[in-house]
Amino acid sequence: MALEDFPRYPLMFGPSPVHPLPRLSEYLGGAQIWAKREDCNSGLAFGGNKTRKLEYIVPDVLAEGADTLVSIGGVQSNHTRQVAAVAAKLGLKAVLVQEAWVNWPDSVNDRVGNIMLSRIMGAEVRLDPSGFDIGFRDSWNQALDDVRARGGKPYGIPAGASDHRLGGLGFANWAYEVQQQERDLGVFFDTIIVCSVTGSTHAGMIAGFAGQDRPRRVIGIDASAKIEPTREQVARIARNTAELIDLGRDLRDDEITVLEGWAGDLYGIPVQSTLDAIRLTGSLEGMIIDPVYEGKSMAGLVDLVRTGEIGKDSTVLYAHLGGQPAINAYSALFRA
Ligand code: 1AC
Repeated sequence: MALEDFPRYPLMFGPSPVHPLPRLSEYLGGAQIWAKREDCNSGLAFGGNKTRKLEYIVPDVLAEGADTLVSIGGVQSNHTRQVAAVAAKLGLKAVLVQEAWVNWPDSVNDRVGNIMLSRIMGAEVRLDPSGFDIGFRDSWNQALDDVRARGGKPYGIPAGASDHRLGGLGFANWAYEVQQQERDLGVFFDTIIVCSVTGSTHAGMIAGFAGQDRPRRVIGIDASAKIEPTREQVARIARNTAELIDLGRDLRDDEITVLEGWAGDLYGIPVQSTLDAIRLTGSLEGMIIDPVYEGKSMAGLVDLVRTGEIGKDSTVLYAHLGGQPAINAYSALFRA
């Protein structure tokens, strides 16, 4: 089945905005940097990359007649916040397992940002002490069972909407959206930079761009600090998505690049380069990025340009995935 034949439930305003970052480009002294903004792709609870993925999952939810979305993430999960928003929009319930993925000593960590928004939108939020893991969890199965036991009809959405048959489609479509925007703007992005954790954002892009004529680099920057499971998950989802959309060939290993070096030691814990990237992007462009995802992928972009790994003649598209509400749980880092 071709990508355009999959049912899609509109949740976004339309194509997400693409714009240049001229002051950042000038500061880096080479490479023209642009951003594509999933943080303003929708009016649903500040949008984000998962809203795009959910456009392809919602038709399946509706076809199954489910009445409750059940999902999982960290306490400051952007994903679960977007699931809560979509549930509210569709008139469904949401049960969210919020695990202790990040041992972050902010006293309002479990009260502000994403988790606060999910509560406002009426989701049932379950705090769980388990640590970071992108796999399937007993607590998630328990939540599904609990909904059934109450007489409800749950629909399970895994962490990041990633390890789901349809999880890669949203960003495969993003690749075609970029191609159309390039035509409209008269530009070609030879390099894409994207943050990778649960994998389907990056994987979907790989599958989508693989079907286009002009080759380009799609560089994932690991923010999981568990590089091997992340690489394995990106590769698996990219290949499954490529097959699902009838790419007609196998993806080559060299089309799947996840770089390590900017995650620090732990998921969700910023390091100096993360904080520098957040302040740099904020002060030069007024673009807010976060300590968990975009701060790390932007730190990677900055270093790759500085070291010449991304050439001065490159035109780079930075994927802003919409992780910024979590920044409220990191206020102690920005007191001055
Ligand atoms: C890790 C999937 C992820 C989230 O927000 O829960 N980005």
